[in-house]
Amino acid sequence: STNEPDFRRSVVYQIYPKSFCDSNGDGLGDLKGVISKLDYIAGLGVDYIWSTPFFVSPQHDNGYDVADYYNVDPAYGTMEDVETLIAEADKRGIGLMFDMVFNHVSTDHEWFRRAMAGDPYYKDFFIFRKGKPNGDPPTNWESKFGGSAWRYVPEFDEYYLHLFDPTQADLNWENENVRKEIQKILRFWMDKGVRGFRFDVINLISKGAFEDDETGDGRRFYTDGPKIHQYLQEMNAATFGGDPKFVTVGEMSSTTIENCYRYAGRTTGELSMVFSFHHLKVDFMGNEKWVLVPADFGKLKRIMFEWQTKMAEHDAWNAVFWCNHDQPRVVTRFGDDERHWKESATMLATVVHCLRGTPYIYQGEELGMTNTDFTSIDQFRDVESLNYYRILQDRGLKPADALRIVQIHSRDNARTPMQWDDSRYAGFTAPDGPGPWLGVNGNHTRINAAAEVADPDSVYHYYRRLVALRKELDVIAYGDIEPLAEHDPQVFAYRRTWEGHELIMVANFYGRDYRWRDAPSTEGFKLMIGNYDEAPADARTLRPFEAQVWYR
Ligand code: TEU
Repeated sequence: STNEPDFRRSVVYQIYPKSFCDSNGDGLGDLKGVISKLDYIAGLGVDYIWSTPFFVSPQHDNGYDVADYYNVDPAYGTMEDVETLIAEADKRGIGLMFDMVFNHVSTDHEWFRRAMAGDPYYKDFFIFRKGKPNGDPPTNWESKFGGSAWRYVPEFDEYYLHLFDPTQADLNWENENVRKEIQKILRFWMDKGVRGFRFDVINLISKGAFEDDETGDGRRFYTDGPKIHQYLQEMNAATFGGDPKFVTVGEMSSTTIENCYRYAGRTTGELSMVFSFHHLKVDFMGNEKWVLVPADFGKLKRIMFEWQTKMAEHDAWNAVFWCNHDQPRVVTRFGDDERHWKESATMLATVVHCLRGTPYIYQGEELGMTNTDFTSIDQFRDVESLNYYRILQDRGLKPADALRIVQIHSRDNARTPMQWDDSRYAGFTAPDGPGPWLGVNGNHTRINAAAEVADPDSVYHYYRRLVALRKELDVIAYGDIEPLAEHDPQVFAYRRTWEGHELIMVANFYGRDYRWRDAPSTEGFKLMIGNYDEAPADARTLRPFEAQVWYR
């Protein structure tokens, strides 16, 4: 082991600043709020903080619609706050990773405004196309947030492409001037001292043919597109590639593993690692998220093991995670947020934190925060949820059934305010102010940071111990991975090996006792961590949601 920053032994903590901590009582989280909680984050032992965007934005998609990449949105603070955040995090041994959204910009961005004013130089920053002779949009592609991906501009009698909201116009990466502007933005933030970037939907930037998709929503034409590797290599070489310690993670929407070997290969000159999402679609119907289907555990294991073993074979690196600001809370999704809340939250944490890859903890996950308790559509704020509530009813669902689906799948499940204590508004914002922008979960009286930091037996302290274990055992950071019990209906288990050492992670994924007949022998092993007070004798008898980590 060395003290050099090495993303293989690092853990990243993700912050969604709007929902993290509000320092001025206006109901919106801000950068000063983040700064005030740095000791709490450092207490977990993490190495990096990834913050989602706080740049100038009209906030139609909570900052993923950037209007100015060089300035901080006043709702979040000032440039001085950013500099303080970087410096104060650095004092605690934590590097900042900023979130770079370059597939699209806000239609409030100066580039788009100039394009709309008819300036040909800036018009070519975007993807404008003529409609079909019959008056239809250029292609039948669908926006990820519902509806057509094209918006008509009468002044030009043309459409522009928006894979997300109509206020998020896709950039034309074919244009070298666009790529140069992006490199400038990256260098600006690197000079401020950030130590990493997360790149939003970066595998969608290279658009292929603009053709109708007879079998799908259009994604096959722009996902992992024709010039994607060329663009990433160029960006890498022109900016962070010169610094071997700089860490980058690409968010890869509907990607293939073959492309990820290159995106995140050790020697391919693109990115450090990738987020892929196939394992988080096991409660979808194919790509359709807005349905209610039970999670398929067999599929979950197959997908996770495939990505674990094949990425290793190709010398490529995964980001490993259950949660982010777009996903429902994992303890509700794959665990049991009532009877076995603590056991299932800690079991799920153990499964991810002993994998080969860099673990990401999303704010509140370390407390076992659950999905929202919203009972009415008026309580939701996310543009995607509100769109689909309407679309589902257009498709014939009753309002109550549409609401049920939104409650289960909404991104707002991840975005309710961080639960700091048991007071009114959970310590997120002033108790006598206007209140938070999104409702606090009523269970903050039970599930909150103050209580869990004080309780050595809490979910929070379990996460802290898992983070420490990755630093203690090289086998976790560097070891090979071998799936165990691949066809077992109830157990998630794997073996890691490294320089004569061996680690076995065993998890009972369900709330029933289990007798695992084919359990590997743990004789001569030491139990490094487990989520039951009474230590297990071996891996054969598993209690509800029990997790065990054995080492020799
Ligand atoms: O998300 C990319 C993305 O495609 C999704 O996770 C999306 O939210 C989901 O598929 C919808 O069902 C990234 C950001 O993480 C997300 O917050 C942004 O809204 C999106 O890009 C657009 O910038």
